[in-house]
Amino acid sequence: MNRYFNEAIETAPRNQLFHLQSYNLSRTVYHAYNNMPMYRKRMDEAGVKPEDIQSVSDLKKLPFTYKQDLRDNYPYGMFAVPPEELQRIHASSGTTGKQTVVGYTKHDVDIWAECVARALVAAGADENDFVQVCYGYGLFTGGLGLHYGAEKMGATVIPASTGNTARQLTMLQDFKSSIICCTPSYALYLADSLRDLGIPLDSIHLKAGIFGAEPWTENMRREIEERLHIKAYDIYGLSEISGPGVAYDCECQNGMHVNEDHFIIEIIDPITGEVLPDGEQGEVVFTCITKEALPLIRYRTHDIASITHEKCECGRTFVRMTKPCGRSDDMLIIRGVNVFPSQIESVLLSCGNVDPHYMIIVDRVNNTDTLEIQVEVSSANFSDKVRSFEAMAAQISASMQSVLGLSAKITFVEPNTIQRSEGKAKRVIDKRKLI
Ligand code: DLL
Repeated sequence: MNRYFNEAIETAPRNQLFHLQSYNLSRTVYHAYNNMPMYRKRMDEAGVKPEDIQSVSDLKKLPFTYKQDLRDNYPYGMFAVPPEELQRIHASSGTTGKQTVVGYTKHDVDIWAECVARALVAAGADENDFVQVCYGYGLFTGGLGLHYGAEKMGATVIPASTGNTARQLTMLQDFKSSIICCTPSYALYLADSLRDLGIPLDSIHLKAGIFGAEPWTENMRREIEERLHIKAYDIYGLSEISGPGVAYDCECQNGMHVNEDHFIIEIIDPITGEVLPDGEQGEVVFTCITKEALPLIRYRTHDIASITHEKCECGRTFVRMTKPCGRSDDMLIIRGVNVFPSQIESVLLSCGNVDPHYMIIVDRVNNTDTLEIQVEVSSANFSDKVRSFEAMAAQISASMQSVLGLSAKITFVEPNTIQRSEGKAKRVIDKRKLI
């Protein structure tokens, strides 16, 4: 069994990686300066010229990029290539209204697939494996990301997508899936369903799972491994940088290796922007150094993690990042879907007759995230009949589903019961305890 998809790169000496990264960083900076008006403007304002960036050590001279920049340039204003060179579009949540749109050339899709292929091989996959991809297909990068990666390394893909757990279980049994790709909470939900339906574990053939798209803990890893009798591997990524496969677990399961020939990682203090040393927790920042369509420079992910350059037993020389343990902004990940409280608010207010006093309550019941939105009814409406509340709840819930792609339980509460705040309003109660 191959341990690496691309041994020469994954185990390259650090000094070779440094030169490769420096060369590709310099090329990317020229490409961005010449083809992305926003970067030309930012760099001019900062007094940095492309020729000032000779090596990775010069990276900190460059300004940061934010999710807001993608929003300001919605949908295609940041793309560094003409439309005929684009092969694929994906999107993820923005803070309000519009989505964050990302684009890929053929070359970008190929590289992304290789990054995911490396993750699969590191998790022990080979050509004989049947990979059941239960991430969503569509604008979300999870489904197609894992799909292309599995095809690239020669496995057989079962493009199951999300939902219909009974069907997923039948496929696991009948199609003899040996690797499953889904969110870690869905893996636990599958384990519950197997137990509840009395399906014996030896009727499924899984050996490993590739789990990501939401935060999870070492305890969850152990629980998944014990309950499904598999090895559980983490995979990390975000659409803005490419999608899943920016970093991946190896057999040591002791930090995710960043695909450093394509992405440079920095950990910064989220307040001062200062770069932090190995071992210190801070905000993860990525620079794409081989992307053609959307080569983001020093992109602020808002994920909190730390990195280590210590040698890994697996032989890979790529730096490792810890599991992200939180975010420096208010983004929530509910059933794998990214949502900002501001999006929920704009949907609520667009439904009319609703005051801007609400509380978002997120919980995890039977390994599935739940979302409840408590909405305060205005005194004027309070005397209305129950029936009209039911109709209003149904309308809000339908709007949440269509705009955010998430179902929510809407509960009305009496006027003046949601706590008012003198400072920043507390809008979210997240009861989920990552076990
Ligand atoms: O979630 C890409 C992905 C798909 C990764 C499938 C892994 C598997 P976005 O929808 O853009 O992309 O969301 C990106 O999700 O900034 C993190 O906050 C979170 N996230 C992704 N992977 C992990 C992980 C995909 N392994 C955002 N652990 C990121 C913790 C994760 N958080």
